[in-house]
Amino acid sequence: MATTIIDGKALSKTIKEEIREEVERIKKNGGKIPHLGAVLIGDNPASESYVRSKVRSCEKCGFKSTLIRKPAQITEPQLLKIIADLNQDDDLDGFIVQLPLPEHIDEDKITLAIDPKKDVDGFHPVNFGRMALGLPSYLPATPNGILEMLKRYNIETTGKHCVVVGRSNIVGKPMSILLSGKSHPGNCTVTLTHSRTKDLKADTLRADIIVAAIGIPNFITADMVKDDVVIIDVGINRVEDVTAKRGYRLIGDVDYEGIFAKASYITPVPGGVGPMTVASLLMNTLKASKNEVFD
Ligand code: BQF
Repeated sequence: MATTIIDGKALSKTIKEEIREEVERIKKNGGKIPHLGAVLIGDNPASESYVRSKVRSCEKCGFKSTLIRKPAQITEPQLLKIIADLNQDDDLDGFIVQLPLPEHIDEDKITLAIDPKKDVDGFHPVNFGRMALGLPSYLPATPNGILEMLKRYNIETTGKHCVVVGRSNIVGKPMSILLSGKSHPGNCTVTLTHSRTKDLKADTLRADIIVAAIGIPNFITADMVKDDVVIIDVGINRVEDVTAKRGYRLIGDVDYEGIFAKASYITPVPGGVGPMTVASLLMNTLKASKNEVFD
């Protein structure tokens, strides 16, 4: 069977248009305009580009956005004070603190300081716990974006064996919980694999669906997958490329060219999971403005 490329860029555009239409209806009815805050610390070029694309997406959807930029030398107490202020800001529906943070700042401490009601990244333990229990919550953006892709491409997940590669708190761990949940998409049998997995290939060869979130370029190769596998590539690795405008290009955790013909569905990098992560953040912000998750 021919391979279907899952076009995350086009899908995220569709979702953003749907959000924009809803925001226009809300505005006409005198409702609350969604407002996202973003805190950007330091000058990591990747973080800058992620935050820029989030702010631009807010504009496309008719959201308000507020960007707070601080130098890398900011102290942890100073950042905690900014978060305390954002927690208290009644116009702000939700906010994110762009990761990674500088070495001297404890990311867990920062995440814990965010009011769960405003935690549109879904990283606070309250949201993670609610997600794990199947209660209403802000779902972490990347796993939620992947679920949205599976749903909108009508990819069957019930009863399928899904192998998640990578156990991070923001992708692999929540993805394994969501895909194994009693939900649609969901109802998968999930194997969560990681760097200490003994025989990864034995696991991936049994997978109907592979979610690759390892952070190593071209890690999943054709010899590791069976025919008609569904490939979801979360990797965003910058590799040097002198012919590229910026001197680098993005490649995934999957050997795309090598696996393509074997896959039934595959996400490209760029233009696959990445844009869906941003769309997902906007969906959470809209939910926050409607108080859909809490109270
Ligand atoms: C694309 C992220 C690692 C660490 C922190 C579109 C994004 C990326 C790629 C994007 C990511 C990755 C984000 C593409 C947000 C996804 O066209 O392929 C959009 O903006 N992302 C982030 O905020 O923090 C990260 C990855």
